Amino acid sequence: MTPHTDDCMGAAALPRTDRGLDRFLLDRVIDLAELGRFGARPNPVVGALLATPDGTVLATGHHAAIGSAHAERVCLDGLTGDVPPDATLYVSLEPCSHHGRTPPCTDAIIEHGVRRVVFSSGDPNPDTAGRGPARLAAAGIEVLRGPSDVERRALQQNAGFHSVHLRGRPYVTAKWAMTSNGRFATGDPEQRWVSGAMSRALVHGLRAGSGAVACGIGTVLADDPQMTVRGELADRVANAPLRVVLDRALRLPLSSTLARTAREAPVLVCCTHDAAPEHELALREAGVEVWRAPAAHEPGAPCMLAASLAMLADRGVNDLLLEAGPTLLQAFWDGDLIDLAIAFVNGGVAPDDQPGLSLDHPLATRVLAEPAQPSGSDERHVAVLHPAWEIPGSCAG
Ligand code: AOF
Ligand code: ZN
Repeated sequence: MTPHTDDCMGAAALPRTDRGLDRFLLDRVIDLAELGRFGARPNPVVGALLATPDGTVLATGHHAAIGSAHAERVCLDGLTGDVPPDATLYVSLEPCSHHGRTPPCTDAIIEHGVRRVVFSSGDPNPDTAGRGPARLAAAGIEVLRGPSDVERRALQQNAGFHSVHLRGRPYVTAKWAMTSNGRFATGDPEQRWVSGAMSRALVHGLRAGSGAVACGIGTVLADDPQMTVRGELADRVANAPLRVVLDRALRLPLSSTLARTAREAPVLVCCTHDAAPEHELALREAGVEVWRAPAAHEPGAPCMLAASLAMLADRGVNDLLLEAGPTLLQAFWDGDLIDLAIAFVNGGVAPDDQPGLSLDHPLATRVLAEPAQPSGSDERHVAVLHPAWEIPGSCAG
């Protein structure tokens, strides 16, 4: 995927609405969009509603699954009767004008006779960016974009989609659990988990919303994780997240849970171009996909992590959940590749010889500076390091 660098094209030039009702309903379409969270990827989540100027909502819709109708069509097709001439269509993303898997939303909007459209954020997809609003305006429809704070919320909601289009890499959320002295392991074989049951349930929600979940080979060798979505969300996820192992020397054991379950949920191992070839065939026979990063001979060529992220973006992974130990976390930090950091901190203290982050590491200080949310026996600290609206080329202007 070639990131596009134009300044958000046409949509950014449109005036913003200053009506309170518009702001309120733009926030509601952002809420509606969440209904597609586990089905729409790699498409963005999008919500739409049609309302009259007194705030009566006539129809709603959301984009439920890749290949299914876009939010605007679901909304307009669900309306009984005609669109009143004073009604406004609210959409959380600018209406598209291109033929993708589905026909252009602009056609549906014009055919239904909508006279006013207000949207929360622009669409960075170069197939359509800016063209939908321009087409609607050319058809005599009033088109406005939302206030900038609403736009920021909408951009963050689809951070991965914007990241892939604007930077050619997924939006990376790093999550880890640590004790109050920054250790990632308890050192106590009787008490394996650093995090409590409630934060582990939250992690399944994070996985369910991600196109891929990644860990390093160190974590595989130490913990033999499954990295699947379990619990009540498992049935709601349209495509199980790709399980990615960052494994430079291709050491993933055939006996690991990941390799043994590769036919149930996909596993992709990323290694360097010159990792030992013998093991590759056996892994492939077990159903594991092996990806070799291109040789980085050129000065400035992307490192294996950056190359792996670009490959994942090309494969339609918008959001990557990184469940790494301290070494890989440091490597992502060094590459400025962490966009959102989530630390689950429990009140315990583990021996200093356990792996972990120093509490004066900038990642720990950034996260711990954020207010704690209770997660059962843990505290959850969330730091947005790279908000979607600060991604260069973002339409937030
Ligand atoms: C909208 N409303 O609900 C969505 C939009 O292959 P398709 O036809 O599904 O097109 C996918 C692209 O359309 C996607 O990359 C994004 O640019 C836009 N998504 N647009 O007007 C929607 N889901
Ligand atoms: Zn559309």
